[in-house]
Amino acid sequence: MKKALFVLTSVMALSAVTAFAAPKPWVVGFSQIGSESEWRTADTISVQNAFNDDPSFTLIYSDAQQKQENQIKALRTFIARKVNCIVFTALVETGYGPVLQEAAKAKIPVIMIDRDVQASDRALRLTIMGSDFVKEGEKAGTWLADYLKKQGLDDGKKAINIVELQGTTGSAPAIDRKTGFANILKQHANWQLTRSQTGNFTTSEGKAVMEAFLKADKGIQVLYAHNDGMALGAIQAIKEAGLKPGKDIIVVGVDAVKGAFEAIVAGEMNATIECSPLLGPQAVQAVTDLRDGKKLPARIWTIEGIFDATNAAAALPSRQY
Ligand code: GZL
Repeated sequence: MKKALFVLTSVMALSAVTAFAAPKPWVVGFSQIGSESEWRTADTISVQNAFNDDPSFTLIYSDAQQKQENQIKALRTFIARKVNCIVFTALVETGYGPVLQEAAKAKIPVIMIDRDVQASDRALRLTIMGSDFVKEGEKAGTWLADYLKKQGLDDGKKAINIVELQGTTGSAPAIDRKTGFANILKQHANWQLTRSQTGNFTTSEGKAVMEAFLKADKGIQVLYAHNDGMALGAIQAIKEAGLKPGKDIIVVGVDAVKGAFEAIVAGEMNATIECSPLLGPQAVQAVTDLRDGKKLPARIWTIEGIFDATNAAAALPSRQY
């Protein structure tokens, strides 16, 4: 009798404990594109730390090493493992339709961070969080117009010779930063975009392309680079060509990574348009809201600034990336 009573109370105690035990952690598959820039590294760390610091999540991380086929393989693995949610950055805008269909069929929600997929596939993902890349390109053009005017370098008639280092071909930031800058370029009839080529968001390729530009054209006055990594590579090429970056050639980048602040303070770069990689906390908040049954906004924006010789030195000590 005593034994039966003991067993009964133990079973009741156990079921009471399990009834109040923490729910199973949500498994989140995070497909990152690679480690091509300081920006990307900071973004990866921000997302990994944010999820790993929250015990109600288990993060599965995959690095596609800049290959779309690796990314699609990773997404299919997440689907096969029946993760609760997928978070991913699209290397380029096209090519994800079929795998997003498979995620939808498996009823696995997809949240985009940083780079989005093409418009025709956006119904297959819940939301995108990150920067407005068109606005970043426009900010770069507007900053340049103000700077040229303040320096007395643009009389509105004499040609201004501009070259552009584009990001990864087909990626949302490369497409949209080009569009945004072009929106400002067309407001200045004397501005001439004489060369524009991809440096694939890397410092080494940015340097190599700028070397070719400098060999072909002795009259370059402005470089607009779609990220600071390429701008820093180009600065090396400008110096090796015997010219002064920041003076002989105005250098404008995007991202606001630490290297750009240091170059601005050293007078070798003129401005960087902030594009924050610190998307981890916003990503955790979005997945938490999803788990709590809340509707996610179609777009979650990051707030950004512009840094140049007037504010870079003061901001540098507090920069997180
Ligand atoms: C922009 C991001 C870009 C950065 C680059 O949000 O996708 O990719 O501007 C990075 O530095 O390579």
